[in-house]
Amino acid sequence: MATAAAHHTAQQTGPQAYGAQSGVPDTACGTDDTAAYQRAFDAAVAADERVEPRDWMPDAYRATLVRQIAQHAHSEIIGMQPEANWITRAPSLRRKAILMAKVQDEAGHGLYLYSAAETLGTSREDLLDKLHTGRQKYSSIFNYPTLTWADVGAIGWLVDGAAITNQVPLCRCSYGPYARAMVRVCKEESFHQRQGYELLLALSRGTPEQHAMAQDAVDRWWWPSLMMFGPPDDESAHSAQSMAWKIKRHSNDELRQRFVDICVPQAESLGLTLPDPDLKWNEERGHHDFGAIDWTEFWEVLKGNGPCNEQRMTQRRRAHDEGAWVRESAAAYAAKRNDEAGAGRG
Ligand code: BYC
Repeated sequence: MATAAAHHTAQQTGPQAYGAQSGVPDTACGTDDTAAYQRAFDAAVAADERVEPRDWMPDAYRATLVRQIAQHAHSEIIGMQPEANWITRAPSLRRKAILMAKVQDEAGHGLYLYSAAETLGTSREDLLDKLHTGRQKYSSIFNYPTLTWADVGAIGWLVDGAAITNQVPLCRCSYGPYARAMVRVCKEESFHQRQGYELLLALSRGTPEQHAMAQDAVDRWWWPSLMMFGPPDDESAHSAQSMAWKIKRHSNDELRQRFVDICVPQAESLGLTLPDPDLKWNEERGHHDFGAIDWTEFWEVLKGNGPCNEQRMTQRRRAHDEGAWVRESAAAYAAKRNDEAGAGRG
């Protein structure tokens, strides 16, 4: 694994991958002319070229990417907890196998994303330390409990559905490693979304008790899923700059609206009701109107006061501590392999 220092050196001295196409001034290639680098970077972003790890980039662009990608990675691994809660109680072998595969996929997504963040000169150890000490966030959605089996379906349909709506545009993010990680993540999330939908459909068409359980899960997960897209545009601190940098391609409210419009007909097909009396088609806007989101609840969850914040963090720190021997063994094995390779060369 490369160190932060190595990345930093590579960033300063490496080739300008986007410069060749976007006319980076020759003088900028051999000098410390920040203004020229900045112009080349702006031109590359304007031309929809990808920024790669060794390219020059503004410090604030790098910091924003680390913040967002780290938060995204942390969400994937914390997101394993609410669903893993049901692995031992899945109602059939088939459901258990599907759920185990899904939870493992989330771990894989975390790995792609930590790797993408590392290309920006940070390390996985540092990012995990920031998560464990509360200096970096994870998605608000994972601070809600999974009370019944139907919650596994609601997470797949709504939470993974919201994640896909948010992440498909991230496949066109200006930062190459993040955009490429998103392509595979989105493919897997689509499968997750379908399994959630299919699970809810089975419950909805089952006994009256099963139908009621599916409805109750949708009632509890609907509003927190809408909050996943982040605060309203006029309260979104980072959106304007992230959109200018083409990290984000759409605003929080645009994606939230898209998600609502997708879910309404799907809920009808499921035979379930979305818990919002104000939800109705607006012919003029060509979109569904929907009720007010409780943003006080959202900010409280972000401050650590959601129903499961403490439980999630305690479990995460415990899993990290209990996994110390795996990290130590892997490092010892890598060192041994290195020594053997060195001896072979000598
Ligand atoms: N939760 O200026 P804004 C999954 C924070 S995992 C917590 O709009 P931005 C899955 C935001 O960080 C999917 N915090 O921010 C896994 C900022 O605070 P800081 C996770 C939130 O970055 C397992 C402040 O509020 N997806 O699908 O422009 C099983 C102001 O916000 C949230 C991603 O991470 C939130 N919901 O936009 C199943 C997608 N929203 O950092 C499923 C990648 C906002 O200044 N991330 N905040 O302290 C993004 O697309 C963007 O970061 C966001 C927020 C749209 C989330």
